[in-house]
Amino acid sequence: MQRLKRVAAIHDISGFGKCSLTVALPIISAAGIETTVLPTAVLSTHTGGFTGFTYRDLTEDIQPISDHWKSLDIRFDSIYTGFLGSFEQLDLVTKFFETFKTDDNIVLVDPVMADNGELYKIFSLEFALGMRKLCEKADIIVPNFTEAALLIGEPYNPGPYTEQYVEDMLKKLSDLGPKKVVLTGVFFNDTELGAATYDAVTGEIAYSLEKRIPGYYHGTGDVFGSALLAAILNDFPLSEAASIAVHFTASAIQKTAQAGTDIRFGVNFEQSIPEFLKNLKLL
Ligand code: PXL
Repeated sequence: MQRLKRVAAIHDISGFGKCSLTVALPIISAAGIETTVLPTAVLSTHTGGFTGFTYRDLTEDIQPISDHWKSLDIRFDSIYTGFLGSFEQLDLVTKFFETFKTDDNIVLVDPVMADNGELYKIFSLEFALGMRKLCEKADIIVPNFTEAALLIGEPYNPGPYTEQYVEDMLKKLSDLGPKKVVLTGVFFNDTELGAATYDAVTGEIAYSLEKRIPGYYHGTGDVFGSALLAAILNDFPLSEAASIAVHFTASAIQKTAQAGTDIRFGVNFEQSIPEFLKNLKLL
């Protein structure tokens, strides 16, 4: 039996409304990867569409947790970051990378800060510049088109897109530093939606598209990012990992839409896990 691979997942934990750690932990663990969590904040719900949520900031705990792990000589096959609440957290996570990055491990940054042409209410344009700096240190980034536009300093394009536009975006994002870029929310018409991948080393560009389900469902970026990383750590090439993650996310959205669940409550990824594991060839 080989040793388990291990991820450090650095996100908030929003108790209700499946996203960030309540998504990353079950999905990555189910895929046979040990998931170490560094919670950056504890919220009662995510911030997308709920009012009156609680927010306990854990910035002060990040460095002591990192120091303790270092003292135990804990190593990670991947560091996965998502929602980060402040400039200070961006700095602390940069330090975490400096401490735990090796030649072989994979730093995946999901620059969670915006969607549908708008920054999330709690973030400023300056924060987007800070997130760009963090992305420069990543091996893989997973922005949507709004985040991508902020990262490369271009106006947001709501789509539909052309291959030329998507490929230009992928290359500009990779020029920031990451050798691999996965752009989410790609669509060329009203019927399909998915992701595009770019590997700057091989030059390969690939698309994974599935039937589009109308509506904006919360937490899907985290479901996608977690499934993508799980597939990469199970040794799938980037383009195949993206196809598996797009399919998993689309099937979770479909179940949620069929049940008529409130779009703020997150998607039913739980019941798509068996099929996900089959696609990962783990079942
Ligand atoms: O899914 C992204 C996310 C994560 N964490 C919190 C959020 C959001 C998106 O709104 O509010 C707290």
